[in-house]
Amino acid sequence: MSKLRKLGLSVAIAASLVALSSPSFAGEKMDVGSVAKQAQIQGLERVTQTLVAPPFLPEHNQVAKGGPKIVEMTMTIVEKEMEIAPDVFVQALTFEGTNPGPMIVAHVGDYVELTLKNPKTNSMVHNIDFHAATGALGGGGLTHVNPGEQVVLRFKATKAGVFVYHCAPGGAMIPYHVVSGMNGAIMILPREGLKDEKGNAVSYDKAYYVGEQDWYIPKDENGKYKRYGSPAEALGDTMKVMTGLTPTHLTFNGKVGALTGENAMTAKVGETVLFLHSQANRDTRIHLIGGHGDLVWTGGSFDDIPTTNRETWQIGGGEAAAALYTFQQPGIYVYINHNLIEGVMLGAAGHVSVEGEWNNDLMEQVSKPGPIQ
Ligand SMILES: [Cu+2]
Repeated sequence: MSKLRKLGLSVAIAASLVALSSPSFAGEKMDVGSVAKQAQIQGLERVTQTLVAPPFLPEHNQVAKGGPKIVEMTMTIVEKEMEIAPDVFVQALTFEGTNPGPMIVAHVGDYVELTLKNPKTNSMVHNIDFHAATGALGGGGLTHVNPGEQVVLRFKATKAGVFVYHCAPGGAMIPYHVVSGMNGAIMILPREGLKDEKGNAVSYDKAYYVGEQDWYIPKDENGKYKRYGSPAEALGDTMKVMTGLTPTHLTFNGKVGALTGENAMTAKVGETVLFLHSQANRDTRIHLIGGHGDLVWTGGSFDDIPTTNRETWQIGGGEAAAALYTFQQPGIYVYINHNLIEGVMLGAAGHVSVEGEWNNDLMEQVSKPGPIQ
């Protein structure tokens, strides 16, 4: 038996075990203490979070207002064909029709309550594993939904940081769904907001969410990328390319060029921008050409002291990270995976277009290029 199949089976077994024990998770066999707790949770204020397509974040407070809340949102699973580069198509599996799925934002102590819908027009079973959640495979064991079903999962946000979520239906379908686009991230802010390396409060003027995706697109005998009619049809060929571990494309936000040119992220000189970056499957390293990570929470935990003055920050597969930068010069910055083959040739790059006054003290072209004297 191959390692992959063994792994798949062990995960499937783990998932089925969780499914068997799920009634106690679901609250059907609660003791008196649990009932009291349940009543307490139900008494909390409910707020509905309207999710938005990346690179944008839903409306949120950086410093929590009031006590813990139930933050509720709905995500619909969308199976659809996406063009990830000119004339390159994938039978994508997505949360909310985008790659990555939408960023969710809550505060430590809040309860995140997700209604996950798998419309009957879809063809596959899906679920969601929140790396921010505790227990039941991150909720993966409690959220399998067939086409035509929905499920509601609530978890308590106990860990501050930015975390990946992804579909993990079992076995080899776990990596298949993840590399077909079914992943996103959630940011759990400390109630008092972010702090710098000295413990002073910091805030951002805007935030962007960049989801990096590795794609494994099969080619035909003439070397042309193949196009398929359904996720099931794409499965066999895609699995073969996947197990070679060499992506054919890497995208920031679902398409080569999704964040460049007219689609560039924007900022003004003096503005502080929080960049949130996730990679659900594969290691990456991010660099802002012409700028820095003033504060970087490598590993994504906001309880850690951020590192400073970073040139490049590592993000492991299955991880998200946060970087804060105050722009000081106008112009186009390239936000890139600094394996430059991956960034420049496979697609993992975006732009930040910054307006403002040029500062000659920081940099000046002392003389233009000309003949050697
Ligand atoms: Cu899925």
